[in-house]
Amino acid sequence: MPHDSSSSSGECRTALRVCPLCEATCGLTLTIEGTRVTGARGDRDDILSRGFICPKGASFGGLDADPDRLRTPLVRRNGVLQEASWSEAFDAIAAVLPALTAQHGQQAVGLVLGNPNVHTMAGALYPPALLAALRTRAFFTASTLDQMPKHVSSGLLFGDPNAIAVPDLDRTGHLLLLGANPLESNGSLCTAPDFPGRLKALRRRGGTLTVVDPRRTRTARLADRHVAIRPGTDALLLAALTHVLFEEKLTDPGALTGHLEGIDEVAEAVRGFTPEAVAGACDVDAATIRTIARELAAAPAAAVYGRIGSSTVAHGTLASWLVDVLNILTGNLDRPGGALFPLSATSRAPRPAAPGKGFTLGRWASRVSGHPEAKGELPLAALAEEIETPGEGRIRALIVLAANPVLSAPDGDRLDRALDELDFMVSVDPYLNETSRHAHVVLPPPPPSQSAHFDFAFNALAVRNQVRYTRPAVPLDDGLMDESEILARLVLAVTGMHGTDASAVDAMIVDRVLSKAVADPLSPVYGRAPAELSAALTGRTGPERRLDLMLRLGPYGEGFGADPDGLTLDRLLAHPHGIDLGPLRPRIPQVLATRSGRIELLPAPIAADLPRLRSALADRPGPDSLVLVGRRHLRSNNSWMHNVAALGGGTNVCTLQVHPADAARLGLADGAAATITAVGGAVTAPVEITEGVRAGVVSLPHGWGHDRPGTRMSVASAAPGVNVNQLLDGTLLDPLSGTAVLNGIPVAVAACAAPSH
Ligand SMILES: Nc1nc2c(c(=O)[nH]1)N[C@H]1C(S)=C(S)[C@@H](COP(=O)(O)OP(=O)(O)OC[C@H]3O[C@@H](n4cnc5c(=O)[nH]c(N)nc54)[C@H](O)[C@@H]3O)O[C@H]1N2
Ligand SMILES: Nc1nc2c(c(=O)[nH]1)N[C@H]1C(S)=C(S)[C@@H](COP(=O)(O)OP(=O)(O)OC[C@H]3O[C@@H](n4cnc5c(=O)[nH]c(N)nc54)[C@H](O)[C@@H]3O)O[C@H]1N2
Ligand code: SF4
Ligand SMILES: [Mo]
Repeated sequence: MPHDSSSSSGECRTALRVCPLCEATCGLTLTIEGTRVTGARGDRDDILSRGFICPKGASFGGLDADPDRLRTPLVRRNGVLQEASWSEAFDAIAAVLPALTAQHGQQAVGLVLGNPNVHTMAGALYPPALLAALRTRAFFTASTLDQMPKHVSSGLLFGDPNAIAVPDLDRTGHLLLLGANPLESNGSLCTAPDFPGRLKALRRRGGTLTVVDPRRTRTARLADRHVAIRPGTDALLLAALTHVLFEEKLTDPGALTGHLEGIDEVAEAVRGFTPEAVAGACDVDAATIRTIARELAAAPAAAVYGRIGSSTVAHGTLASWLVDVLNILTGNLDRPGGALFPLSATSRAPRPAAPGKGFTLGRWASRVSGHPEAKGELPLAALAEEIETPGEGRIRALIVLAANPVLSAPDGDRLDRALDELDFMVSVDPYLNETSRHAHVVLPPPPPSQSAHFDFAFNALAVRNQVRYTRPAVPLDDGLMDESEILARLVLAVTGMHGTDASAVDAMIVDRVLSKAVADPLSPVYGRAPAELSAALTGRTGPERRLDLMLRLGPYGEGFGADPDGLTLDRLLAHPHGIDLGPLRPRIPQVLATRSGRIELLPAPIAADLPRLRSALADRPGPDSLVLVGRRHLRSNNSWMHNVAALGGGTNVCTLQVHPADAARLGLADGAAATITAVGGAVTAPVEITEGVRAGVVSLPHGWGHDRPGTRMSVASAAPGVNVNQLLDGTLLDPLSGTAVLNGIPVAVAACAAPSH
């Protein structure tokens, strides 16, 4: 088999491709006839996924060849989006954006990044340069609909918002999982192909799994214990678990002891959160809470892991913080079998432990509502008001990369109207959808088979250190442009360098990185000449040369000769199924970047937010009240995969799940329509009566509502569903992280006479 990851035999051949459709990053073997992907199966030799595949990966060909995908740029002429050439599209951008900034200032141009940026090479390599070029603080990403609470808690605890510990799934003996459903999502902030198989293996080796979720999910059904918590109360439960550890003298930070500060202060801070005090609010009995705490402390190695259901809630940052506090107090953080910090091949090479700059929140605030920034971002939920509200610094133009906030963020109708008010909008998106239909210029990336793939983000969140790279499986079609080139040309267009060759951006970045490295006494290339080093880089494209540079200077790199056995792009290309870099290993204190050089267990912003949690102790919903939570379906992904016919139907439908007791009380019939009303509005959806949700809780999936005019998603718009985020008005946020509260929303539900979608 040739070493370039594909083999030819006549017209039909196979090629390897890492799947970009979720965080599991499975290796796929694509079957290709001519230039068309006709099949996809799991690559049994993939060093991480070992042949695992899910229905989405298996539908790679259908998604890749979707006839609704845009194949040329679109430019708005006389109000109408029309097909255009690439040069017309970039000319239009260069003619408007620099002038707009010159006239109205840098804040007038906003940048929005959506989820697929973490699944593409371009999305990792160019947005930092674009943001630097725009010099705007009007910066929003899907993180404030997702994991920003984790960044904030990690930033405060460890000094680095990207220091995220992942559960050591394959070696742990006990997993306490809150608000995650990896049997449908395939895992998040924990890259682990075949998450279901890994959970089953945990059970087989005698380990235990506790799942905390208001729904009886497929993951909960696999567990030893399912705790059907009342939505939005995980932080209370976690505080009570912490309290029990102190009260019953079960804390044992082990090897971390010398690296901690604030342990007594945490004990004091959680004193009021006894199991008895939280039981009413959480609707979990005190004895169960004590048992969970004792089991956690007794397990030889255990991990606490929280995701969406504990993150996109009113106390998301506190819950994320407490997850790590529990891992620390039980000595499980940074210990094999506990929760460890991965070390990816393109991260910065480890350096001797030393105090860092720490992490600061709220260095600036949003213009209209004064929301503090977190990690340089403002809440996506506040985008509409930043466009609508007159005054200096109003957003007048927007660049939207791989995002569909009209469906994914609160109050899509309002954002829909706001986007219409923009002077100018650019979308980089393969679809003309609910958001991109507002753009003045749409720049479509090629289908995934025609793109190279490297997981810059997920390798740093994987349960095993490993590295894989796949080149495009199919050559770029005539008329299409690689997404890296699209984004590089965007950078040039907004900086007044329009017309310069796109490779100039990569060359500039390589130059900057090398200049820094040669001046750094801790770098293996200290004192060498940048030109000599850049001449040594291999790779067919700018992104490949940048990857080569990162690999060489990274933790496993050959360091431009310093370690001849180390990683380079060429070496990686010689291993088409990837290179295993071993199990996760302890990294404290080297990973710490706090000012104290220690883990700061009770950071001031957290302490200041605890009174809000204390007041939630008294919360008791009325006997007939209902709260709404979300859910994900295996054969779907956020808002953009409803256009693949092969994945539709079955359980992948937009229904309102209601417990039988609530359905009886409200007079709701299975399959009949119900109207759901909340602060932001009302939507109507068919009822699905199921014991899969607890009483008092209803569930609608997100990413639906494909019934707006002016889109080009023929399959999705034929079964549009409703937009759950229309129930929100965008005011409810986790205050520390600016993350929208998407779960635990008070709603009213009533039977509806009108037919549903
Ligand atoms: N109620 C509720 N709302 C939620 C959530 C929830 O659980 N409940 N989840 C939230 C979460 S976790 C997230 S991450 C957000 C996601 O929010 P978004 O990122 O806004 O949504 P996506 O549906 O992932 O859409 C991304 C866009 O990227 C485009 N796209 C797909 N592939 C590519 C590509 O290769 N290149 C480019 N340039 N574009 C591409 C798609 O066509 C789509 O327009 O939604 C959030 N919204
Ligand atoms: N098939 C599929 N896979 C996906 C995606 C997708 O849309 N579809 N999206 C991808 C993205 S962007 C992300 S971020 C990940 C997310 O991955 P996960 O975090 O695993 O997301 P969900 O499957 O939404 O699981 C969240 C669970 O939290 C529960 N929940 C709701 N409220 C609460 C609460 O207050 N407390 C507790 N304890 N639980 C609660 C819900 O019932 C749900 O079962 O999935 C990724 N993978
Ligand atoms: S689990 Fe995720 S990465 Fe693996 S095949 Fe399915 S969508 Fe792709
Ligand atoms: Mo997400």
